[in-house]
Formats: sequence, C-alpha cells, structure tokens
Amino acid sequence: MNPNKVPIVMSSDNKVFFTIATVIVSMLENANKDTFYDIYVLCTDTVTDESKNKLSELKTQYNNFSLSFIDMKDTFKNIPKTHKYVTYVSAFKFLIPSLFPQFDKILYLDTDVIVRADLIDLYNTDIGDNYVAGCLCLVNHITCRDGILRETGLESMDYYINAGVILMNLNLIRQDKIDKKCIDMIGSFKGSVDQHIMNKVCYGKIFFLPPKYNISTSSLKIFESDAIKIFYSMQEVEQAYKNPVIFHWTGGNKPWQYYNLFLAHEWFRYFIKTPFKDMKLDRKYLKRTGVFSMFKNFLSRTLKKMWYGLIYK
Ligand SMILES: [Mn+2]
Repeated sequence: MNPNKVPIVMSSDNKVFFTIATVIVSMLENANKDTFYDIYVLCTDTVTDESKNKLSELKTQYNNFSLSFIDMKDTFKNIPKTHKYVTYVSAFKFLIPSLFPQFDKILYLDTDVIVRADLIDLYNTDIGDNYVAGCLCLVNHITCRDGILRETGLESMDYYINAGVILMNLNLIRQDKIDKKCIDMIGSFKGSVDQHIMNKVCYGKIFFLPPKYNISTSSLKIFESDAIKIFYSMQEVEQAYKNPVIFHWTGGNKPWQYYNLFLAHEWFRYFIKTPFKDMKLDRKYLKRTGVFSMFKNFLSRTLKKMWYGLIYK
C-alpha cells in the first residue's frame, strides 16, 4: 500500500449527505502534497444517485483522493431509538471490520467535523494491541459520569472516548470478534447508539489520541476551565485548543443550522467550496436567553479571560 494513503470511512443518510462534502473539502484543502485519501461512504437506502453524483463532482476540483459509496440498504434501520438525535447510521461503524477485509486499520470520521490539518500522522499512530483509539469524551467524564456508569455497568470511565473520530485496529477487532460483540449489543443502552457499546466492549483496550484530534463543542467549556488539568498536560491543551486538527460539533446544534457556533464560519468557508454550495442552508442565529443563560455567559466570559491570561502571558 502507498505509505501515504489514508483510508477514511464516513456514514450518512440523505438528509446530511452534503456535510460529507464539507468534511472532504476541509481534509483535501489541508492535506500534505503526497497524502492520498481513500474515502468510503456508507450510505443508507435514502441516499439518492443525485446526491452521490453531486458529491462525485469533487473529482473535478481535487485529485488526491478516491471516493467510493457502499450501499448499506436498510441495515440497522429498525434498531430501537436510544438517542435524541444520533441515528442508526452511527452503528454502521460496527460493520467496518467485515466490510473492509483489505485494510488493517482505518480512520472513521463523523460528518459533523472539519479537518484542519493533514491526517497521515494520526493514521500512522501506533496504537499497540488496542482495538480503537480516540479522544476522551470530556463532557461525559465530567457531567454524565455517574449516569453512564449506572447505565452501562462500566467499571470506570477511565477509558471512555468519543466515537466520532476513531482509529480502528481492524485486524485485532476481527480476530477477537469485537465487531460481533458490539452488534449484538445494539439497542442495549439508553442515551447512546454506538458510543456506550464501543466503550463497554473495548474497555481496557482503548488508546488515547492527543486532544487536538477531536475538540468538540461540548468539550470547549471544560477546556476553558481548571478541570482540564485532570486530563491533559498544559502543552497538550495549548496545542489542541489553539489549533485543533479536527473540530467536532457534538450536540444538537450544527454549523449548517446556526452561524453563531464556535468555528461555524470556518465550516461555511469549506462548504462554499463544495458542489453543494448552492443549496439553501437557512442558517439561524442561536439565541440563548434567560437569567440562567446570562449568568452562564458572564461566567464563561470571565473564565475565558482568566484562561487567556494564563496561556498568553
Ligand atoms: Mn458527531
């Protein structure tokens, strides 16, 4: 295999299909000259030929990538609904080990991200004999800890990672039938489609990636607080917070819906370079009102000021 080739898998239905284009454009715009992205999109049966053709128009703009679509038909369509907005599409990642026998390792990306630097170093990270590698899901470590432990029966939260950006050790997963174990557990946990399951089944065999590879909307507040010191060194924090390689809009509010989210302007700058640029987004201003929210904003502004004072001394 070309040593500079990075296999990437994403999954989508038709509704958010256009967001894949933004991920790809961001990835290609920031790629090293010799990196080649081998991109696979796992498509639900709702994805139209029109959408696929539109996405394929990227081929006329860039040449350092390949693009293939895999028709997932109605796979997992009828699994129990266990999350407010995360859909069955997220569970497609459990099928990657069997769908891609040709790869030892792949990088899985959610479509609500942008990639701001080359990914070859991330792909080449030696994750040893771990099944997956990812970044700590900070919000779950801090605010939902007890609930998750209760729901999943996990021994501890020590290995708990976000499932939106993961490096999968396909060889080892296939060998130990981890994919089958995950699939058998689909629907087991309220509040999560795939993430609790992945963390439960892979417990103890999870490698931590530096936080710069998955900074998320839900982790920003923690990055701005003192609590971050529990998880990362100041060097890692600085590197990640100032210049994240991958930014991830976790939570229900996405940059294609609201223009006043963190880095949403950057998302839009990539979006307008995609073949979907003429699509009407109808973005709104996300209003946070009420006394509680005013207090929260004040607190967050003060913390931010203190934080910047700390970093940029
Ligand atoms: Mn996501």
